[in-house]
Formats: sequence, structure tokens, C-alpha cells
Amino acid sequence: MYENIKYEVKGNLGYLTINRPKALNALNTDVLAELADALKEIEADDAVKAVIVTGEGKAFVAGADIAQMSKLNAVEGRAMMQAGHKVMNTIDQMPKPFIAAVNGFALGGGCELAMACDIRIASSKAKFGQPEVGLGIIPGFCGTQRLSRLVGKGMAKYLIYSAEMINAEEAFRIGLVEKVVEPDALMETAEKLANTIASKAPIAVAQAKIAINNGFDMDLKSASQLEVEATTVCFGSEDQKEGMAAFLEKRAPEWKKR
Ligand code: DAK
Repeated sequence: MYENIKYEVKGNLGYLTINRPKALNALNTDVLAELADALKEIEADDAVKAVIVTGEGKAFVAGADIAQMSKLNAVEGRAMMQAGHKVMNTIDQMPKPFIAAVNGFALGGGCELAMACDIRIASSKAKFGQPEVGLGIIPGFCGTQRLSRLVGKGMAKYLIYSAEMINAEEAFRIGLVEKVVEPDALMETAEKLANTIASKAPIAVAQAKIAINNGFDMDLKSASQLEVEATTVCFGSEDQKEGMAAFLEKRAPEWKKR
């Protein structure tokens, strides 16, 4: 069904793989359109509790497609940027956890895709960067905003102004990734984490994502109130009763997903 991506479901996990290895998985408008369609599938599928995003071959994603962008005028560039924003924001706002398993180059739009995910696990061979200023543009899929929120304004400016490529250890040191593992252990580590998250109460995980992502840009008072509302949703769920009963009865919970 898809030509530039692969989407598979195994158990409770969705696997979204960018699959244009000849162009190091560069994001063109076709890839973005297919990602948007796959995200609709993911959103509609209750069986999918967590999603792993990765790249085929030696790259995660080496950026937006430079060959395609080189031909765009301002209007077309804006349309592509909006298609990219839609994908990144859908991942960010969907109340399901997304884990980026960063297997190689995560540059430009690739770094932005990884940053839109909830958690980033990197292979020790992965490389990160925002090289756009070397091409006469700036990060266009929300990188100027997400990078500064993840690593701080000063480090975001350092990386974006210099276009420097950093390795996985440095990405870990500055807080751009949460874990670095050997290449052979990447998928196993991402799957273990995804399965752990999938074993928790789905409504609680969803509300935690809503509270963290939406509260991050609010003042503390408003964000605290958002947390109250998110917690109230949890207390209104059968899974809150089940989770606490299971603890008290010393058994594993059986989530009702409501
Ligand atoms: N776009 C298109 N093709 C790419 C590509 C990319 N981003 N990255 C690699 N490729 C292609 C190469 O052209 C090459 O194709 P062939 O020559 O074989 O046909 C193939 O992938 C293999 O690449 P290399 O031969 O270069 O492989 P190496 O291992 O030697 O080098 C590399 C790997 C990742 C260091 C190198 O490929 C590289 O520097 N790639 C470009 C990285 C980059 O600059 N990425 C940032 C792209 S800019 C906006 C929308 C979005 C954005 C901004 C604005 N609006 C619409 C306003 C975001 C922009 C970006 O992401």
C-alpha cells in the first residue's frame, strides 16, 4: 500500500519505517503524505498501544528532500512545510506514545521527526544535526522550537547556527536523546520500552502525554490545572479502579481501556 514507508503492526506495537534508503530516507512530499495516512491508521487502531519510528538502511532520515526543495518557490515551500508540520504535530498531539529508534543519520527534518516523538533511543552510530543554514534555509518542521525546548535555547542556537553534526553520545549528553545503545541492541531496546509502556493503563499513558506536552508551554498555574483535569479523567476511568484493586489484591491488572 505504501511505497516510501513501511507500516506494520505486531502485537500491541506499530512499526513505522521510513523506506527510501537510496536517498537516505529524505522526506519528500510523497513520504510526508504516506506518513500522514499511516498516522490516521495508527490513531484509529485501538490495538496499537505504542509506535516505534525508525529508518531503513544506514539513515534514520537525512532531512527533507533537498532535490525536491531546490525547485520549490515560496508558495510550494510553504505547502511542504505545512505538510511536514502536520506530520510532526500529529505525532506530538496523538495520545499514544511514539518512540524514535534512531539507527543512523537524523539530520534536518530527520532530527525534527525524532524530536516530535515522545522518547528517542539512539544507536551509538547515529548522528544528529540541523544543517539547514548551510542550505540557505532554517529548520522548517518545527526544529527551531522543539530543539530549544529539548536542549535549551543556547544549545539549540549553537547547533542550528553552526549546522554542526553531533554523535549519539553528545546528543545524549545535551538531552536530545534519552538512551544510547549498540546498533544491534537498538530495536530490542525500543521494543522492550514500547512493550513496557503498552503494559500500563492506556488512558493513564495518554493523559500523561497530554499533560506533559500541552502543559510544557503553559505557565505553571495553568499547567497544574491541566494536570488536575488529566488526573480527573484517570479517576473517572475503570482502569483506575482496576489498577488500584490489582495492587491491593497482589495481582496483575487487566486493563479495560475505559
Ligand atoms: N535530500 C535528498 N537526497 C539526499 C539527502 C537529502 N536530505 N541526503 C542524502 N541524499 C541522497 C544523496 O544525494 C545521495 O543520492 P545519490 O547521489 O546516490 O543519488 C544518497 O542520498 C546517499 O547520500 P550520500 O552519498 O551523500 O551519502 P554519504 O554517506 O556520503 O553522506 C550525509 C551522508 C547524510 C552526510 C549526506 O548525504 C548529507 O549531508 N545529506 C544531506 C543532509 C542535510 O543537509 N540534511 C538537511 C536537509 S534540509 C522547509 C521544509 C523543511 C525544512 C526546511 C524548510 N520548508 C519547505 C520551508 C527542513 C530542511 C532539511 O531537512
